[in-house]
Amino acid sequence: MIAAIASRFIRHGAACDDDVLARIVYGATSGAPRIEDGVPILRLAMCDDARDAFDEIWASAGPIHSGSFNDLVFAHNDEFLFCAGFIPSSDRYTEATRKAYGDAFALVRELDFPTIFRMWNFIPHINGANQEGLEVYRDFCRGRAIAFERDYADASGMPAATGIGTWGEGVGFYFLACRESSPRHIENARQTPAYEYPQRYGPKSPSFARGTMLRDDLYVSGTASILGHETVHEGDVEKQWSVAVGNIAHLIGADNLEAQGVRGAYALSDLDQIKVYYRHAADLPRVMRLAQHAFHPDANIRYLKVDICRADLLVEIEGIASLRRRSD
Ligand code: 3EB
Repeated sequence: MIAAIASRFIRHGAACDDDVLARIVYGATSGAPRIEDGVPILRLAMCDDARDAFDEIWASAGPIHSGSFNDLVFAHNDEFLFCAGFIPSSDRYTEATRKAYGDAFALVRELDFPTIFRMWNFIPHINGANQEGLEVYRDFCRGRAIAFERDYADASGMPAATGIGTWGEGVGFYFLACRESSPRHIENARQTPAYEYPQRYGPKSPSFARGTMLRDDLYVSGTASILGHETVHEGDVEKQWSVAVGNIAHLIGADNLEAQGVRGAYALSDLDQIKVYYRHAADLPRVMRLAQHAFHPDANIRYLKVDICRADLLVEIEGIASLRRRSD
């Protein structure tokens, strides 16, 4: 039997049926992940008003086993693994990040889910400075990159990811992995691969692909107004929106996929489970209008007011492109 994996957004705390691999609470508080009633739960402070909270549910059919490993919690069925972790706030993240990611890579090997296909990282004070004056995001990237080099070098390559701000204290992160080796990591001709960004953006480049294809789903990384490796349209949220959406349209389109030997072609109307991260509260009405125009009218979209990994970025967008809506 081949199980599918899918996410959905539900009202915070709403009950959900069987087959739940994990629940991520996008709410008002952050903390270390826990297993509650057999289900991993990670709470992330992403809304300043608890009334805006929602839960992201990951589900996949089949008997599910959950457990913990060092500071990580996980759940898996025969095909997919969910894992979450937490790094307490600190004035230096390199070592703790390397350790947490090293544990994660050891776990996927141990449980035999060697292919990671999507990761999310929520980083407090992301544009602040650490003890040595290095931006917190860059400090995090250094630890993550060392872990990838040391402990994931033989594996399938860096997956799609999001690295974004949070209001909480401590880095919360979660990821998905599978047993099959078929997921394909995708780059975007409009953007320098993040793992090849030049040194001016930090001592170690960010470790992620622009997207990862798993079966018929294309997981789209957090995508911003970056062309080549440079931020464009500093200070103009509307123009930044257009570049970010244009980057996604190109990433998921036929030309980009075909050039990388991947069959498939998606349009923005195929994107779902969309998160729009925006820096300034005042931009929300405009960003909502732009999103409602850009995506399918039935697409699930959530808006999160947080800082973004470069101080000059005003908006970042992620989602999952799939064929789901086409068969309706
Ligand atoms: C960028 O393109 C914008 O560090 O995991 C997007 C997606 C970004 C993931 C990460 C960072 C990350 O560089 C920032």
